[in-house]
Amino acid sequence: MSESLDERARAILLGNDRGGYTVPTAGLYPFQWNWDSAFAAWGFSTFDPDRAWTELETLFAHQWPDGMVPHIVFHRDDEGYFPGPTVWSTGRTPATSGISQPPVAATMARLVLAADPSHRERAAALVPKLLDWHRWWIRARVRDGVACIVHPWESGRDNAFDWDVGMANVDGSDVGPYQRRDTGHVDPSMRPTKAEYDRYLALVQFGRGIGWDQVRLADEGPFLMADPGVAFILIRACEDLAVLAAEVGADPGDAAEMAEGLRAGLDTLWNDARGHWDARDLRTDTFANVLSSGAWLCWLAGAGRPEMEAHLATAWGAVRHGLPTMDPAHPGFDARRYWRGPAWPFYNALVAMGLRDAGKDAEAERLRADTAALIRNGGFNEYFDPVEGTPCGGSDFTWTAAVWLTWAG
Ligand code: 9WN
Repeated sequence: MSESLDERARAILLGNDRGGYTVPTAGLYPFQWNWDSAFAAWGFSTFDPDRAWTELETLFAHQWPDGMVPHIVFHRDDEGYFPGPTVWSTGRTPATSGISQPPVAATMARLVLAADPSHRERAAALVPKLLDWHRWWIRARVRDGVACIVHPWESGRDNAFDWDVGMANVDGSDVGPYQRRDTGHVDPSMRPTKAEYDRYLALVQFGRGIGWDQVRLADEGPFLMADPGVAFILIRACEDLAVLAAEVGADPGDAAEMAEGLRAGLDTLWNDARGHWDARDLRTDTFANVLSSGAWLCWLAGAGRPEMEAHLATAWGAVRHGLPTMDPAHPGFDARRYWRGPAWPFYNALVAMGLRDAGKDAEAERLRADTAALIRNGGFNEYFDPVEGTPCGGSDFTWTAAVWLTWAG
């Protein structure tokens, strides 16, 4: 059984390969996405390390001159996704979006190298690009000492409750008519709402209006929220980059110092009244006041606290299948609506990586076993209903296949 699932997972990666890059899934997501690609590389490293490096190299070939690595690279036209390149209108060739995504690439590059240490030179060539990207985060997104996002899509956790407080101040009433494509591929009740999409678009229109000046986006845009998920990922990525550089004899630059500086700023994300890590709206200086998926990544950055262990146990006790991306006790918890409740295999892999490094082997193993069972019973879907275990969203998903091969299977 397990063997045929391995074969199926490899077939999904190969089937989603468009020549040097993979799409997250055919149809719903027909371009190259930033953090999906990093996970794809990890998956490829289990059977084709050469192809794994190519995936990362293709992504970084589209890095902007200011260091940003965009969240989507539109290698070829495809009408199946909205908003496409003409809406973003960033002026890049090939076209890209104008925001970034969680910087997991350094962490994945380190794992890819570990799978086959003979590719030292390719890893070494990537180090300065990773450094540039991390410095871009510090310059263009770290505000008040902590990593922020200027668009919910930049968090990779689109419609998480975290963003509701900041999105309330974004005016989506004047974006004009548009045609969504996502709701033609998957059940609309599992997707973000129209009110959210109106605001997503308003934020894209703002970026376009200022010529995608990344510093102005953060300093003047209608939405700026400190994101625990990106904050933890970036700290971990800087640490992994310092180690990767040392392993391949490349200049680590200020990678370790960046990690240290970011760690010092983390305290502003601790919601003392509620006892958990929390997103914070920098425009109004208000916490989101929700225990959400970003907090589960604290262990990845060595920022676990006893309160978080207690929350983990409670959330786990409330659902049957893996880790929910939203506190199941919250009145808005929605087991099937994207980032407002469901369990995501790739995300579980990241959380488990942190738990394992924090010495929480039993919790990491439980998360692995839960994730494996979901995939075995339901397939390689994008995400799952954590209450019933039902597969949801897109099928034959690249990063689900990747984490099966590297971790869950
Ligand atoms: C917007 C591709 C991406 C993931 C994100 C996920 C979803 C896009 C969308 O799909 O976001 O970037 O259109 O919903 O939230 O994490 O990278 O799989």
